[in-house]
Amino acid sequence: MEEIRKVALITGITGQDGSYLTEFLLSKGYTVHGIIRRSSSFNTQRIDHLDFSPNSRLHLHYGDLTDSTNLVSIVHKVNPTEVYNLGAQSHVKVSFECAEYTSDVDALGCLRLLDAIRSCNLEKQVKFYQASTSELYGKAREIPQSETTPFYPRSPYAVAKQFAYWTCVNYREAYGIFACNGILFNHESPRRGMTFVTRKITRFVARIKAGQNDTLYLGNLNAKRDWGHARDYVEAMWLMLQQDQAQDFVIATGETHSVREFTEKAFKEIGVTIKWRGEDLNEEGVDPKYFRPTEVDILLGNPTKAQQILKWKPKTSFEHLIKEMVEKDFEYLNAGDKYN
Ligand code: NDP
Ligand code: GDR
Repeated sequence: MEEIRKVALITGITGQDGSYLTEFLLSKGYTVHGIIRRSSSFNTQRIDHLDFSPNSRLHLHYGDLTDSTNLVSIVHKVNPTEVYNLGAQSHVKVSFECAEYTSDVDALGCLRLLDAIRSCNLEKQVKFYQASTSELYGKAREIPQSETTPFYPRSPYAVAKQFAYWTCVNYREAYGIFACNGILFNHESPRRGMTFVTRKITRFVARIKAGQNDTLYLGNLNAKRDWGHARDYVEAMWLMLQQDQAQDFVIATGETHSVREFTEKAFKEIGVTIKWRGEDLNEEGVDPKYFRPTEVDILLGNPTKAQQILKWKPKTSFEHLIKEMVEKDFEYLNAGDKYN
């Protein structure tokens, strides 16, 4: 009997989700190809622990979502059965400062990759995952948000991701490509980028536990997010591509918590009751430089469709997520801050 080829191509393999997805797909027997960017310093810390020996099933290629020729050549060479487009300028606040670049990578990058698949005549073979986001809901028109909630993007990042979302839908309808949008709500982990609020907090808490004395400066403490664990969410990405029909899914926990609550719980992990110094501009503890020109106040996902069709459920509670992040950050600190 002919063995089914399982070859995945991942953009954004060096990111938080890329690293967990790679581990997951390797454990499922896939050959995994990842696109990495040339950088003047190492950018593969999250995947360096994986097996890159000559006989391994993991291969890296230099490339960039802004480079169509390169994408066509990688897709042609790899001949993938599944493509996960996770690469992005993924920081919402940064997108206000680098709006054009963010649009190029996050919006046109998706289009370029889909066109690369078509150029290689692989649109009937490849299953395509697009990393869509709860940021599409922005100024939320309803709470909780589901697959039918109208979008209202509130940042250049979200506007770019909306372009990518609709490009996926359009290529599915126009060319029959199996393309899915995973509308993922915030998901975190000890591998989360250090400028996102959860990791910024847990790293700070680890430093306090280690005896350092400092003040944590944050932005909007009242913003509410539906926070899950990245390890659970990458399984949902894969499940979407194992269905008979390409569809879009909300992936969320169905719980929402404020930045303030996250911070208080993280401090509680080390037995410290936090003392807030104030919330007004210029008062210690809140730094207006972290405010966004337009904020997303509340995100809360309704994952019913994913539960029913994908049989997916988050495995990690909010409390456990915080505990794991604080513990790992303390470990990293003691080991010389590996993810620094
Ligand atoms: P990260 O920021 O951790 O990783 C982003 C990845 O994209 C990195 O590997 C980065 O490479 C790569 N990348 C950046 N620019 C380019 C480019 N021009 N060409 C190719 N690759 C590029 O993000 P996450 O892992 O957290 O998120 C993965 C995806 O999911 C992103 O698209 C994000 O927007 C989306 N998303 C994330 C959510 C979350 O809560 N984490 C929720 C919903 C959606 P390098 O390492 O070199 O910087
Ligand atoms: P988000 O994540 O914008 O939701 O995007 P982030 O952790 O950056 O912000 C969450 C909320 O916290 C508030 N906040 C702060 N944010 C940061 N970064 N730093 C601070 O000091 C701070 N203080 C308060 C923010 O204003 C915001 O309301 C993430 C990214 O992973 C996107 O790529 C993804 O699409 C969405 O999640 C879902």
